[in-house]
Amino acid sequence: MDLTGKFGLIVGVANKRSISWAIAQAAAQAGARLALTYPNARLEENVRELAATLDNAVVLPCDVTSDEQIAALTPSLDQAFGGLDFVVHGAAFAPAAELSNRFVQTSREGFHTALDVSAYSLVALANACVPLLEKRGGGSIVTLSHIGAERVFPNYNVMGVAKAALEASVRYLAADLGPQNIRVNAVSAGPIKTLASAGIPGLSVMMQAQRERAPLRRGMELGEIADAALFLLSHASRAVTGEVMMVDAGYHVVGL
Ligand code: 0WE
Repeated sequence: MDLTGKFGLIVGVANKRSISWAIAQAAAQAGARLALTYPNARLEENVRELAATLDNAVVLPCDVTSDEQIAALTPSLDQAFGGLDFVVHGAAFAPAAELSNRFVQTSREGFHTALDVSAYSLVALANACVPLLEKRGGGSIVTLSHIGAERVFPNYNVMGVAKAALEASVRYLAADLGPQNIRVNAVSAGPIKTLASAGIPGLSVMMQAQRERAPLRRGMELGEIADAALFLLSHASRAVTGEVMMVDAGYHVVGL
């Protein structure tokens, strides 16, 4: 899968275990030039250190809850690259309390935050990037989802609702942007230990169920998620849009 000469934006890198970072590394390896964003001062240093290991990567601020910061991306990317071929969206957040309380007790604010950061941000980012993608004759947008969008997993709670909204947004964006040759897809990854999942009570139970029940009888590695994303970013998937691709060693097909 070749991305030589392509320009990409990667949103959602927190540290070296981030799925977004695995995708960034694979895309850079495939020849792409990248812009990475950081959401706040706390994560800026992490992102700068990781970006420095890539060839000629650009680092930009982007808190996805800020319309101003999303709007400011467009001129910065235009100046750096003069257009854009792909966008990787790997931003997600729900307040910790919402992932340990009962779902029925989800607060209005927690619901709003989870949906804003984890689902609306894809729509806003896509909208900001459309002019840049159009300058290059179209492009590919890939976001990250989880099977908790479709089925209930203990404690995933409002994140499952946010991922359901994200997956529906993938389909509506695909329909909207298809005529401009912009594709929109999601990779739904099985459980992986990242900053976002480490420390979650029950993660080890989910990872064990994955190894025992998935047809391939194993979990996934970051590089395997990244390779699936690379397919969706590349010319190889040019007829695929609006799709949620399960990259879970087959876990989702098993009933019992
Ligand atoms: O989508 C995710 C991560 C979502 C996430 C995780 C956190 C933990 C720390 C969003 N917001 C926060 N907020 C925090 O304060 N995953 C698919 C990983 C994940 O998260 C879970 C999981 C799995 C798997 C949360 C509960 C149960 C299982």
